[in-house]
Amino acid sequence: MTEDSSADLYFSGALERLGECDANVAVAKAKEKLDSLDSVTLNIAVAGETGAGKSAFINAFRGLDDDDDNSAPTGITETTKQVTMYTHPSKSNVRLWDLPGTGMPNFKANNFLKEVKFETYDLFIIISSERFKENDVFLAKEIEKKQKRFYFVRTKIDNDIRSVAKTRHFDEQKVLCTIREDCRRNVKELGNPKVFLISSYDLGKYDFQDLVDTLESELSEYKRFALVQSVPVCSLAMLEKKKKFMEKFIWLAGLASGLGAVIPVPLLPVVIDKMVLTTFLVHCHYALGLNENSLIILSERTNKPLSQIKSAIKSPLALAVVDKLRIRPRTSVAKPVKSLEELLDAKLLVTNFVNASEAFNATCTILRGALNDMINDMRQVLQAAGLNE
Ligand SMILES: Nc1nc2c(ncn2[C@@H]2O[C@H](COP(=O)(O)OP(=O)(O)OP(=O)(O)O)[C@@H](O)[C@H]2O)c(=O)[nH]1
Ligand SMILES: [Mg+2]
Repeated sequence: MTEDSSADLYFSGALERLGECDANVAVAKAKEKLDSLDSVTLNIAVAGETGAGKSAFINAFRGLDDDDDNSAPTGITETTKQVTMYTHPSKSNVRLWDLPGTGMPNFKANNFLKEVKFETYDLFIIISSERFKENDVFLAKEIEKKQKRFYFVRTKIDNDIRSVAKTRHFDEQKVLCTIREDCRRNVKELGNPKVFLISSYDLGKYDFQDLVDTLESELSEYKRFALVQSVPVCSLAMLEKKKKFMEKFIWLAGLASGLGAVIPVPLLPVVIDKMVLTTFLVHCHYALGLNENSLIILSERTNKPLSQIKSAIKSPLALAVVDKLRIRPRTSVAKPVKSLEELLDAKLLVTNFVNASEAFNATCTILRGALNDMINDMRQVLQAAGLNE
């Protein structure tokens, strides 16, 4: 098969995915779909007894430390008495809802759910730092009756591990297994649901990745996009997950950027809408955690100097995105030689697009390469932060 015909096949495959044979309509549809993916809301409710670790979990999920500005207040005396919504710092359409504690003796799950307006949420996370109690089970049953999903999270696992780590014959896997079995016994009347073991202070360990995989598999396509974009990159495994996920949307951005395809003038070169490409790359930048705020938090959490972490970002493209967002680094970081637009121009100019198919394949190649560069940079960042296991 010649190069040209495989390019055409790739292009027609993209049109097919959108159920369109007209390139002009497909471009408009691709833009619409990208917009919808960006604006879909995901509402996650976090419930559990007072002190279980709801607010700390919400902070961790938002990639924040407990003492950051805008983080949910945590601590022994910082009880959440009313429903509070926290938006994700870089994806404001992802919202985490901190629900009041459920530990009181006469707890009525049905009333509770009405009071917190259960219909608002896409799913519930029920957190406990010990065994799950009667109230947790009551709540899960009511959530199920209301045809919503719930997930059990057993948090503060780092404490459990620390408390037995110095004992003789310590075996972390055995300890985790015992806790998991113990928790599952308490909730087995609900049909043996999974229980995810988590430390909100170290999401890269234990079952956080499994929780994200499970949520992802049970959400609709659009909500799944919001979820995977927003979860913090806390490990190499999470980075790989994001890579695979974002690669799946390259064709859509490639198609949406085919501005020329909607102007039906034969023999005129196809014009590429660079805004679509830069927007896609800026999204990748945030989703991968290459943005200033995420790097600062990473540096604080891992006790590694920010300058060391930032110096791991080397690709001209990633540096150009940083510059485009006008994030002035606290410490010196290499200045990009070329702006993001110049870099894209340089890549696009060398190719003479005579038709939409050619333009589509070229933009997809550029986006794929750009994403790869950013992923490689983030790998180096994780390594610099000591999170490369
Ligand atoms: N070691 C450790 N401590 C945690 C973890 N999650 C929460 N904590 C601590 O547990 C205490 C209570 O956590 P919060 O997040 O405030 O609990 P909450 O469920 O929001 O409590 P209320 O708002 O009172 O209902 C705080 O001191 C947290 O620092 C965790 O995963 N590991
Ligand atoms: Mg709280």
